[in-house]
Amino acid sequence: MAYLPVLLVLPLLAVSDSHVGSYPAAAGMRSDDLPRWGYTPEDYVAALAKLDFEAVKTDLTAFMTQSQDFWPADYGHYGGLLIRQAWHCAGTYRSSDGRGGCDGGSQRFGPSLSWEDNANLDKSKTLLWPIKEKFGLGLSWGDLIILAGNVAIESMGGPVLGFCAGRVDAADGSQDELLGPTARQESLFPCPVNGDCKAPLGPDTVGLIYVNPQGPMANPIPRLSAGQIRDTFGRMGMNDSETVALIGGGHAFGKTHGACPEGPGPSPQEDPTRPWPGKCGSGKGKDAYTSGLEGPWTTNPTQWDNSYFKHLQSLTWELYKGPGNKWQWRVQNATGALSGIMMLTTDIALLEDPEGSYQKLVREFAEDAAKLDHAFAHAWYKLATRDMGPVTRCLGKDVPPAQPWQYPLPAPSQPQAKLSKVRAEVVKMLNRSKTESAEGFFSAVPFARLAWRCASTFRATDYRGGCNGARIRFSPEKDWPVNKGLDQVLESLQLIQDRFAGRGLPWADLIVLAGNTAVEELGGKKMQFCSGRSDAADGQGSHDLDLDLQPKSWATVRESFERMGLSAREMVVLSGGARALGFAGAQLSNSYLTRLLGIGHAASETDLMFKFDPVLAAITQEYASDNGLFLEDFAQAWTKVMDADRFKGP
Ligand code: HEB
Repeated sequence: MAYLPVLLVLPLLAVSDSHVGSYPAAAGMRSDDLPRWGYTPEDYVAALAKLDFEAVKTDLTAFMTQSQDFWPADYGHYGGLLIRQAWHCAGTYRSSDGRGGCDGGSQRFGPSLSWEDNANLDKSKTLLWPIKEKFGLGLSWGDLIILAGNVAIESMGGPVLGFCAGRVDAADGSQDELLGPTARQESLFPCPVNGDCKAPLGPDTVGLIYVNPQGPMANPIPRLSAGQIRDTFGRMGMNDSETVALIGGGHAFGKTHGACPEGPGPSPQEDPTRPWPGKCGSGKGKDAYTSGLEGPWTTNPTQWDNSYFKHLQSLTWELYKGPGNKWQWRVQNATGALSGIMMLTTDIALLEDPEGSYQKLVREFAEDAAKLDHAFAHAWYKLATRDMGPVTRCLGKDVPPAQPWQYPLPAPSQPQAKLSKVRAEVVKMLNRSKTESAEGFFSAVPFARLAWRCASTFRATDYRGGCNGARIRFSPEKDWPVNKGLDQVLESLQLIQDRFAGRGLPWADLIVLAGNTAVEELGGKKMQFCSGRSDAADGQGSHDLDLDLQPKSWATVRESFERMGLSAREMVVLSGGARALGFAGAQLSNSYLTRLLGIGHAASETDLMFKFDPVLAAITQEYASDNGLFLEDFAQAWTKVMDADRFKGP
């Protein structure tokens, strides 16, 4: 399949600096220890604009069949290895909190480089370095890893939908800290039974990408494995058809590696100087050990076709222990070429789905190659691109049209309404609500709350959520318990919306503008406002954004701010402000933080961390002693949240 016609794409500023540096540095590292090359988005985007993608693809195509003694290519083609690398890089994505995915290129670092499932993916990076070196800054590792997967598929005759460039490399692997296995993942997202992990974790086994290839806890029971596949692929937002197309399409290529039972040797974390040497013979080529399973799925593993599905469905498969002493499946009474192929328990699982749906798809893909082409190309693009967020973040010349899972918004209309007029209306309304409220309180607070709730769904992890689209007007968002009562606030705004809607004022802009105005009226500084949002037609784009809406401990509070891309300072100033507004009198100031530091003041469990966590306490003390600084920083942090989802671009 050819690349689809290329729309869009100005190579400009899709990435704003609010989205980098949002993860803490790796434990024990100071930020000036980290590499600096290529990690500012501005430099990268400028270099990307000059990148010659055709030249990269030409070099990658040639690369595929130039086998190196250092790590020889199976069947003379690196395609299988590079597709597996891309899939493992992208496949860490989980829709629960948007973490994972290849943006950041963090597969180069710990912890994920040392995952059992990523064995020998250090070799593929060594092999690719000359290409990375040649094209430099404009070709991020994240983009290179995905593009190499695409070119591998195409060079073996497979279908590709397009390529979304724009992955900005991280300087270390800390963004994977919560994917595990790490102490922080253990404390925040524990997996009591490894092999049966639940969401928000992505895989069923920490350290694997999805499921154990031998079956649940290495028990070769295809029926049970099918359930695990549906569960884990579901956690990355894949439906049955996407799941089956990906597994069988991916396994059209390459082979598994497990020449003997001795294992791959130490991981990069255990021995950085000689990672995964392999303990069978020479440790490479026919002696390679990666997963401990051994053999190809098809008789032509460097050629795209649907024979995986044909074989799977028409042959009789029997369980045996391969040369790596692990459970795998072979063709019963096979002769000739068929005696060389194998299946994993997770492949046989597609024949034994208790729901019957995988079998049906296997049959369809076996009978209709074009159907597989279509399903695989779309599912692969989704897999590779899901963590990039809206299509406006995609750069380069091969970007396909917006896909449904990118939840595209209509183009913003030309604003004709004068913002100062809208603002004046909002002020009038706020004053009305002041006099009308029974207690005589100034109740601008709900308007600030609406804007905060609308914008704070934003996740820096996968650029989803945010107030753009104003999906808070629809289910499921409007029904979330944390949003209780906001329908009344929306109702009050309806009058203003009615007046200005015809003049290009979308709900999304109005909600933020009203929130800004409310904060100003409550004693905040003058807020920056950036217009140009647009309204979604439904609430689709926020159906799975509601993880941890009511954080239970300070660790989860911290995690939720981190997910939004906010620093510790921003967390303190915003929380302090929100609590101050909750007081009677409702003036924005550092008053809550000041009180919190006092001896004997009763605070909630989560607020106590501002007092007792050493770093947060230092920040709290700083704000408590300088209200001017507090108000200044509050305005900045507030604006950052309101504009977090404003991706510049077409
Ligand atoms: Fe795969 C390979 C498992 C899915 C693509 N895998 C493989 C192996 C294993 C697996 C075990 C071997 C490794 C070595 O080397 O040893 N998978 C698996 C599982 C799953 C999967 C369990 C889920 C169910 N794949 C998948 C997907 C894809 C893939 C989705 C894409 C799309 N793989 C792949 C490839 C390969 C593999 C391409 C080959 C590699 C080479 O050749 O090197």
